[in-house]
Amino acid sequence: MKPEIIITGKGHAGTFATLHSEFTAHNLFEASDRNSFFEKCAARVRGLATFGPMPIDAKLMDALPKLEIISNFGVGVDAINLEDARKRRIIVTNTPDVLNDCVADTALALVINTVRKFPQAERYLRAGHWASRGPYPFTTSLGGKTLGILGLGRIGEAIARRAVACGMKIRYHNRNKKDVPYPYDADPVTLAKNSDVLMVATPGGPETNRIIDEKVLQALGPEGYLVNIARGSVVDEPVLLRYLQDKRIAGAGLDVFADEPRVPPEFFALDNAVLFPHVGSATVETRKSMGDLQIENLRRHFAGKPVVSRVV
Ligand code: 8YV
Repeated sequence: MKPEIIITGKGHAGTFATLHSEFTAHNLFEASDRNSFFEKCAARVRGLATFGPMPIDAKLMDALPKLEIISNFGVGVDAINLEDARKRRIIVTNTPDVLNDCVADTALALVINTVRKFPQAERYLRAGHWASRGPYPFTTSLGGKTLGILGLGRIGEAIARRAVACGMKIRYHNRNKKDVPYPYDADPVTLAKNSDVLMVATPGGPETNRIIDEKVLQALGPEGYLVNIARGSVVDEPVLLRYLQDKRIAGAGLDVFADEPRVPPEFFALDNAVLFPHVGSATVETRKSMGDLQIENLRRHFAGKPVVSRVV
């Protein structure tokens, strides 16, 4: 008998196919009526394969009395209530490391594109302005500028290596100081004050909710740039929007938003923001590796072996 699982969202196609061949899988994201969906399978479901921002909370866990494991596609587990899982002795796994390089590439792309305004320059050419108005206005160099990394974890360190290759200086803030060759700032405001570009690379969740607030943006100042590849929840989005509109910071590069995929349309009008639709890890190779790890965690658990990447 194959173990029964629920798939919460539509992710990588290969992963989806393997989940369906190795397990008896039910697609929650296709259910038009959640109640009848749960009536049909809830009593037998032992695993959840989670994708995306759908909240996985006590209510959902209690609806699945046989639930043993939540295997997330992605390193960030902020959509899952870890305390609720811990209390119910439900294992939670994620997909760390396999996405570090891709997410760091995206982060560096946002730094370069935001500071050098390449997307805006390209729009200028496409609009025919080069011939009619002359060269695109000068921007500013990356070399010699300071990148302040808020959350120097595995992804943060991969970003730092790339930024060093561009001639940038690195500083960071974490809850705890690390054994790294970069100067440490005691809090996000000091880091922002000392940075030309502030990179948000922390996990999401209640501990980091809106830690990029008005004080931090004020400290970053009118010459400073904000880049966020972490979670939209880490930034006070309405305040950020106001700071961008009023040019109280120089610009922002954003891969993540508070209520994805809904982005406040006011952002679309900004010429000092570069906006990506959460593509940090979105390559064929990386998404396959993430799916393989998600499946391996389920496979091992149901074979009675320890999982590969356990969070709870
Ligand atoms: C993915 C991510 O976009 O790993 C994460 O935490 O945010 C991204 O890599 C996400 O997992 C897609 O569901």
